[in-house]
Amino acid sequence: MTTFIVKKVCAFGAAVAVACATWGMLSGQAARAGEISAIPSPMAQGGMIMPTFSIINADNFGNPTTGQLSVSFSPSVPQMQSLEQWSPGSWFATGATWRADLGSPAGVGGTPAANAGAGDLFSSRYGFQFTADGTTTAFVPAGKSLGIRLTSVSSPLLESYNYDAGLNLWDPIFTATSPTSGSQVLWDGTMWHNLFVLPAAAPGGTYTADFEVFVANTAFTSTTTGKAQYDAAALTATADASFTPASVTYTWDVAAVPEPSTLAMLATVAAGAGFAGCRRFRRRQEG
Ligand SMILES: [Cu+2]
Repeated sequence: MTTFIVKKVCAFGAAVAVACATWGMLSGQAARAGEISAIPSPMAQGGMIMPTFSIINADNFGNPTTGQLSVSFSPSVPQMQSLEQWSPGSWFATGATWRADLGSPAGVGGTPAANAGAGDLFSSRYGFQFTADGTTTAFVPAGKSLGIRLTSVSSPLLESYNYDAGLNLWDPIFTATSPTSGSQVLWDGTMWHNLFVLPAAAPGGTYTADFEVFVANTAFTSTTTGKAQYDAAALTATADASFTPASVTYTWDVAAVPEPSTLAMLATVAAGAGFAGCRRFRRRQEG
């Protein structure tokens, strides 16, 4: 809220916009303003939240033919926020494929309109993780892989992407909840933080997605899409019925947009603080 006000107060020039971003940092914002070429990491968003899956009750821990997926998970509710909220005044580099979805809104102070996008809300704090020790928990059976299936979502607005800054990868995944039409991926079992995204104007409240993790009858073969595979083979992969799947629910919170009257009141309170911050910065620059 304060950040929004500060930008209004300081729309006088680039130097002042930087000053305001600096002021945002000093007041507790995690990231620096400027052009950025990678999405703020889960750590920059408040830390990773990782359900850890394993195969228990297996008949053979080295190469099981039966068993049960189990999940260990300490639920927490991350916020979905826009880049402008994670890193005030920042914008994504023009070449970033995710810019169109996640970039700061055009016209906001310090953000070149040419580099701006729609400013969707996002979180990548959740990460899928698998562990096996070959003694009490089993390895993934030879020739098979792990699958993750989206079984339901609380809102059709919720989207997910497979993201990799190094590969400039931004691919929609879990695009439907019916098997065979985009609802599942094969997963290589290493820690995987996919992005969850909501439109900039998504209503405030709680959003959830339910997933099932299973042993798939097909091997993981992708060499171009990182830790997830979502080609035709992956989308039509079947679950091995000899392994009981595990399920997990992810929950996010979206802050409600304040009523206009509340905004006006907050503006009055916050404008003084924001303006003082700008003046302090200018003095430092000039002195
Ligand atoms: Cu992680």
